[in-house]
Order: sequence, then structure tokens, then C-alpha cells
Amino acid sequence: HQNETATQATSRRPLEPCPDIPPNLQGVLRVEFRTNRTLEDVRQHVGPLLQQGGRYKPANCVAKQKVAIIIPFRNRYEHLNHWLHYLHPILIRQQLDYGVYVINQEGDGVFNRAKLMNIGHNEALKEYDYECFVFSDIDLVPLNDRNLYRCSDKPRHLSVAVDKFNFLLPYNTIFGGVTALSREQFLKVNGFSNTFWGWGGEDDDLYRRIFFRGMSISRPDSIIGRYKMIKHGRDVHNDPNPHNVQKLEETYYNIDRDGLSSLSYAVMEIRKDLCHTFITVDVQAPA
Ligand code: UD2
Ligand code: MN
Repeated sequence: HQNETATQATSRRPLEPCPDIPPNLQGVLRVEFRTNRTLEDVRQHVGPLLQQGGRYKPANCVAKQKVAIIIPFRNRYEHLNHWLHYLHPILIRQQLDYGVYVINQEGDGVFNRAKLMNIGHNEALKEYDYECFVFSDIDLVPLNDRNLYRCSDKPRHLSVAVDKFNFLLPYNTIFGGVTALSREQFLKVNGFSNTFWGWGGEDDDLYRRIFFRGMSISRPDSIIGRYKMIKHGRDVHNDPNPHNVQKLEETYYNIDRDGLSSLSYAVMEIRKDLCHTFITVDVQAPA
């Protein structure tokens, strides 16, 4: 009985906030994509720590931020398994209160990465009062767990040094890959544009929105911001769209009328796996 009383006393004490710097980070990580990983492997490997839908929060302290990870997706299941395999343990060590949302574009219309991000933002907020949104490609795995998947006082570009780009920024204003925006920052720019169909430009458009709304971006240094991209070719129905280049001239005029304020889509299915929430959507791709 003494033990029981002791346990009750501990559980009644309010939890302390988690420390600023998570104590169990490892720094540089080993990452390889040669191993074949099934979703079942991932469930067994990280599942026991998670709640249905790919949710987690630290048991012994109150997380600094509630973070929704939003992943645009279509037919990259092998990449998804690698991503889940590597990211869950990292996010857990980072002591985040987080959920993983895979936003799956239905059908074989032209892909729209940016619109999927907007949809993820809205759908995640229907579930929990997330304060921070990390938008991540499915094929990017950090090589250093000190790269925190959190938001800061500025919109943040996390994938600074990607192996595919020889660990260098291809250009200074690049804002593709993995980014983190607080709910406030994302609202201030009216989210992503919904009108970038096909490959390219949507990330530069977001950068311009941020700039035009008077903000600037932050980045970790190139040691901490290292990433490995899973090797891949160009997907079908996601060809580079030459119109997208022209559209970058129009960002300023489109911010308020094209984005979260004009978002229209249909949710076809929401599937809760142990390791992620998989939301299939009709993005109303042009015929
Ligand atoms: C670059 C950017 C990316 C985005 C893209 C242009 C970096 C590191 N990455 O990536 O953020 O701006 O250019 O649109 O700067 N996807 C699917 N299925 C598809 C097509 C795309 O799941 O059929 C998703 C998936 O999450 C993928 C992402 O969209 O990682 C971006 O597509 P990509 O990987 O083909 O583009 P990439 O590597 O050129
Ligand atoms: Mn890629």
C-alpha cells in the first residue's frame, strides 16, 4: 500500500515543462536506405511508444510545442516507411507533443504539393490545437537530431544541407524540403498558394509570401541542418510546370486571395495507423 500511495503522490504533482534542450539527443545519426522496411517493421520498431495516428507526447514533462508534421504524398510507400522508421525516434528524443499527417493525393491528376500542405494544416487543426507546423517532403531524413522540429520566432528552413545538393544551399532563398512555421506565421502568409500544379515554384512562392509579409527566415547551421534525400526519379504527373516560373511574378497580388482563404478540397478517407494519420484527399486537379 505504501507503494501505491507513493505513485499517486507523484502522478498528482503537475508536470514540469520539458527542458529547452532535450537531454537525450545523439547528434550525428547513421542513416541508410538500402534496408527494405515494411510498415509492419516500423510498427514493431516504434509503435509501442506511439498512440494511434502517429501521435506522441512526453510522459514526464510538458512539451515545449504541439507540432503537426505534414507530409505531401502520392505513391511513395517505400519512402514513407524509411521516413517513419527514422523520424519517430528522433521526434520522441526531441520531446515534442506531435502528430504525423500524411496527405495523400487521390487519383492521377497533376500533383499539387503546396495544396496538400494547406489541407494538412486544416485537417490537423480539426484534431488538436497544434501551434507549429512542420512541412516535410517524404524523402528527407535529418542526419543530426539536434535539428529540432519546432517553430521559432521566424519561419524556419530546416533542410539546409542536403546530400543531393552536395550539402550546400543551391541558392540563398531556397525554402523547399523541410520547413517549420508557427500557426501565426502560416496564417499571416495565408498558407501556401493552391495554384502551383506540377513540380516547382511553390516553395519559392512561400518564401516570397514570407518576405512580402515583412518576415525573414531562420536556419540551423550547415552541420546541424544536414539531410539525406532518398534517391528517386521524377514521379509521373508531377512534371516541371513552366507556368509556375511566371506565377512567381504574381505572388504579391495573390497572397490574400490564393491560399488558406480559398482552399477547397474533399476528404475521401482518414485512416489511423499506429505510425501515422493517412488522409486521402481529392485536390480537384485540373482535367
Ligand atoms: C524539391 C524540393 C521540394 C519541392 C520540389 C518542387 C528540396 C530539398 N526539395 O524536391 O520541397 O519544392 O522540389 O515541387 O528543396 N510527392 C509524392 N508523390 C509524387 C510527387 C511528389 O509523394 O508523385 C511528394 C513527396 O513528399 C516528395 C515531394 O512531394 O518528396 C516533392 O517532390 P520531389 O521529391 O519529386 O521533388 P524534389 O526532390 O525535386
Ligand atoms: Mn525529393
